[in-house]
Amino acid sequence: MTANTREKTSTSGKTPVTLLGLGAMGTALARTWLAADHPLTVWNRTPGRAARLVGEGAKPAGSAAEAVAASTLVVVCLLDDASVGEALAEADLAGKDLVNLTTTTPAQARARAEWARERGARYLDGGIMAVPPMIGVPEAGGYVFYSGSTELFEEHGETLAVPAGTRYVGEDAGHAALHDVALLSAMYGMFAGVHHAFALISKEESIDPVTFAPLLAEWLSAMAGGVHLTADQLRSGDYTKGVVSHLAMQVAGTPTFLATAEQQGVSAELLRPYFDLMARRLAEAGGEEDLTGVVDLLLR
Ligand code: FVH
Repeated sequence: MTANTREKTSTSGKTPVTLLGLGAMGTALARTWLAADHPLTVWNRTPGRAARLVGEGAKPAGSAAEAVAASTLVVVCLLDDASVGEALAEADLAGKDLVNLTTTTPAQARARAEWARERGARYLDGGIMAVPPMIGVPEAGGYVFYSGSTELFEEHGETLAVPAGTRYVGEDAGHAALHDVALLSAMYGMFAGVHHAFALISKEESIDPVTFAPLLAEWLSAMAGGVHLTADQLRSGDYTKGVVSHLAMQVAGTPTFLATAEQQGVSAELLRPYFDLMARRLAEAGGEEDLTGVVDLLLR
């Protein structure tokens, strides 16, 4: 009988979980495991943050090492990779299943996986695609990318699915972080465009941002489908495939965008770097392509 099988015979029949880190995200995660009757041991660097969860049924541990000793499945949700190293420095990880939901770079995730392996633990890295209010609310659509040990993911998949949906993206421990950062980077690009658009209308008394917002949201939703064409072009290597609005036409339009920004008293500092890349690609590859060639310009 393995340690995990033994643990499943706890009174609730649910897998015990140890959770290190009770910040906004850790607390949200903790509540879902408590609500689902998983025995939960918690630890936080600042002990006061555990008090409410203890009132809700969590078991407090006096140290991170003590918390790790309490369960085979150890989930970590701390500020950054350095805090994970600090928190786990004195813990005995032999035989543990370590799931790290801390946001890191792919390289940090791979190094942490190796670090865990050297200490005798199986390792799964996670990238959370949700904010705390979405945790434990399936209809909110939040989920977690996981990568690393397939065995760990398969063994604890049910427990890991309690707070949010799960998407396993492969054995490479860095791939959850890479998916996470790639999606969030696209989000920041979208926010940049949104902020520029609101700046453009902000001085017009007769345009209410609240009335404008649904137009913006609908337009972004309509354009989002374009990622599939981009992916298809990248896979085929043919950036003219299925092109609707070719690069020459789009570059010809950029002075209108810059002039409009100027006329509205808005800095073009968010738009200009992208327009510069479009112009460079036009000069290098001609005008028949889609915007996809910009991807190649970004590769170093
Ligand atoms: N909150 C969010 O919207 C995002 C959603 C996507 C995923 N992120 C990532 O989740 C990690 C934790 O985020 P969080 O929201 O819980 O963050 P905080 O509320 O700031 O809590 C930070 C916890 O980390 C502890 N901590 C910090 N440094 C150390 C250290 N050196 N040793 C041990 N623990 C440390 C901190 O403890 P304390 O300040 O209460 O003592 C909190 O428990 C994060 O990677 C996000 O990027 C959240």
